[in-house]
Amino acid sequence: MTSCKLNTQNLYQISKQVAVPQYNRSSIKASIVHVGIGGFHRAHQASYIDRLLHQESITDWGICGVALLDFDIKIYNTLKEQDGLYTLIIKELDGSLTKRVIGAIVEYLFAPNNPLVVIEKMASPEVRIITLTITEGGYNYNEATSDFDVNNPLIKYDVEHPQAPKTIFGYLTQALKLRKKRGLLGCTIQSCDNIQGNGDVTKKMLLSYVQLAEPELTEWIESNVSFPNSMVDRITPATSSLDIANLKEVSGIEDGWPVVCESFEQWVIEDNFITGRPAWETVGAQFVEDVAPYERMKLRLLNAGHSVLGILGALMGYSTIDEAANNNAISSFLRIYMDTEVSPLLSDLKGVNLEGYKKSLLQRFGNEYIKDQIDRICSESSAKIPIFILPTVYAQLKRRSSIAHAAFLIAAWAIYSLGENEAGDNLLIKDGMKGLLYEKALLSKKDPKVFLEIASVFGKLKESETFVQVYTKSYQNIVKYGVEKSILTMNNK
Ligand code: CS2
Repeated sequence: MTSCKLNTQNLYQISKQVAVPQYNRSSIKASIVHVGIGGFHRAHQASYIDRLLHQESITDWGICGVALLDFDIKIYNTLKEQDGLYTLIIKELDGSLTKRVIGAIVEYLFAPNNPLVVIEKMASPEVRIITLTITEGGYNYNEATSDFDVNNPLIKYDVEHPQAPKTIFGYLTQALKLRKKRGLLGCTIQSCDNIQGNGDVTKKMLLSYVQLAEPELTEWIESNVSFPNSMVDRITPATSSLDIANLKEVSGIEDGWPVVCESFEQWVIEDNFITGRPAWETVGAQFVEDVAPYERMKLRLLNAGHSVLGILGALMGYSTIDEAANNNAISSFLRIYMDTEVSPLLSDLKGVNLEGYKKSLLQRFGNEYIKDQIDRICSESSAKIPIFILPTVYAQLKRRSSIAHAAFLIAAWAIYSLGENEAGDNLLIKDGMKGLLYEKALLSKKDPKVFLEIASVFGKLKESETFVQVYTKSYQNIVKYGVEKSILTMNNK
């Protein structure tokens, strides 16, 4: 089929193949600034906003997408070439596809080239919400101490270069300072990352930075800025070159960076928006008083489940999550982990069918059309494990209940960090702490508990005799029998 480039001018042509925005994008005000325009934001929040903008009379709540890191230049350039448009390719469980061109991102900025423009945009009166997907590692949060990492050189740099910051904290602080100076209203800063209490953490980290950089701003922020907590969910694998080629061939759309995702989506939000918010509930989001139980359920079942499938699957030589999820030994291991170590900690979750949730998770993980990359899931495990797995371990240790599966996973992670799978092939490890992980993993070959010495990840876990014992045994079992045989023995107990 003949194809054309995705941009505003070609929308009419494209509309003959797939759904395109039916609202007048040029009249939409970008009153949301979103930082981090990777796949997840574009599959999740931007898709909710796109549906919202289809409601007549809504001209607010368009998105100004900000690319914060040098590394984000490619996505910025793609969006610029495509007038902010991109295709969302939703893959159903049966493999059928739904495609929609999303028009919610009406402005886009590349921060490294133009920090002051980004600060001005965040400080402009029309902006009422700043949303973030900056990844778990982006919060500069020391999981073990719950404190802001003041020794991060980028933080020191930002304190010294307020007009050309590199971290989100430098940007937000300067923007809020301008808002205060100009007598403007405050705004809402909403994290959309996978962190328990993501709003509370954002507030705590920002105020810690403000203490270093602009202490006199603290009080104003406390009274004029709100930080709602939220739980976000939609599995969004990295887009493959095949997805791009198929879109061109089947639908005639030349899109430099379409986004692929599952059909499931969930967004549970605390209603705490100091300067107003979109009616997200009209397009499927849930507003609740206390998000914490929902976050806990999602982080400890879905995200933790991903880490289990990713790390065990990587060692066994799989490259996608569905392959690992469709291995019976791994899926039974995961199910037992969910039932015996996680579910007992979710008893305060009211009105959610936990059994149904777990079942649907296993189905979602097993979706062979999604082909979620194990490399994506295992990336930055040093930031993920402390959020997804360790809270379960601490709580279970406190209750004197089983930690067998979580400890097994940590042992597998120590072995994974050596950089080879069980067949001796290299693993692609992407982790900010890769060097240290490898160093400790090497020493762990002689004494497995050395891995637990990484205090910023494990805190004081190495002091728990119970944990160390179960972990060490698991480590030895994996070395001796391999992952599959070891988990089969555990599953049959
Ligand atoms: C994944 C998440 O990064 C990860 O390890 O678990 O990206 C997950 O796919 C999303 O949170 C799904 O909502």
